[in-house]
Amino acid sequence: MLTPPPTTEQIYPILYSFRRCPYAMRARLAIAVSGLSVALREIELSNKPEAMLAISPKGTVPVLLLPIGQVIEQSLDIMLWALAQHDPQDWLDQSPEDAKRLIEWNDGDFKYFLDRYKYADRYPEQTAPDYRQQGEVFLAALETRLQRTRFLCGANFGLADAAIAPFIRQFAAVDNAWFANSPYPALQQWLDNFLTSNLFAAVMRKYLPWKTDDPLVLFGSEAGLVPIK
Ligand SMILES: N[C@@H](CCC(=O)N[C@@H](CS)C(=O)NCC(=O)O)C(=O)O
Repeated sequence: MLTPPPTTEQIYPILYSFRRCPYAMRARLAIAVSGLSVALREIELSNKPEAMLAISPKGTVPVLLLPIGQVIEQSLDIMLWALAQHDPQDWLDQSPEDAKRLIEWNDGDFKYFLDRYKYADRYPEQTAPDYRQQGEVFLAALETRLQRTRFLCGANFGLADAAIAPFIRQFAAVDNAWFANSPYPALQQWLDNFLTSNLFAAVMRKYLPWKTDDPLVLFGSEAGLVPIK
């Protein structure tokens, strides 16, 4: 008897992703740099696929389904999963405690004020400049670091840079003119280097939302994403 050919799920990890989500961006950055390949399923937040909710009812992206059936539902865990297998640019070569603390600050307090700054009309208790000022506490801390070292946790771009840059991008984009004139020159340069990198361009390619039975869309080395510093 002939064995049926393996399905996508049996060959490739499946990444549910949303292009503009900063958490999904950090996951895609780590996968792209690691040289792995995954099956990409672009989603719409307003119309999440049943297949994604079935494996991860919390309904946030990114979500990674491994061929062995394990589900990784947190962006940082997806980064660490990819880099643990292959870390050609030594992204993990920085103090794990230092990187973890900074990422926690980003995902906690900073994200809180970023959301309020970005959608100030939905949070009328304070004004956009008030929220921005509270978010700036984090920007100032990053600026101090970047005045000392080229990247957030040392001389090389690493886990913390990739995990945090997509969020600073959002903060800057709320009012680009303000950011360009803000007292954070090292941070501006760091963000500009990131936004103009080949790696960022590679993870920001556009895909149509995935539908059941769509052909496989590969993301990563087998899709021709060659990580370049
Ligand atoms: N802690 C999660 C957060 C992920 C998250 O909040 N993603 C947003 C998109 S940026 C989301 O999927 N939100 C669900 C929704 O808006 O329905 C992680 O690190 O992966």
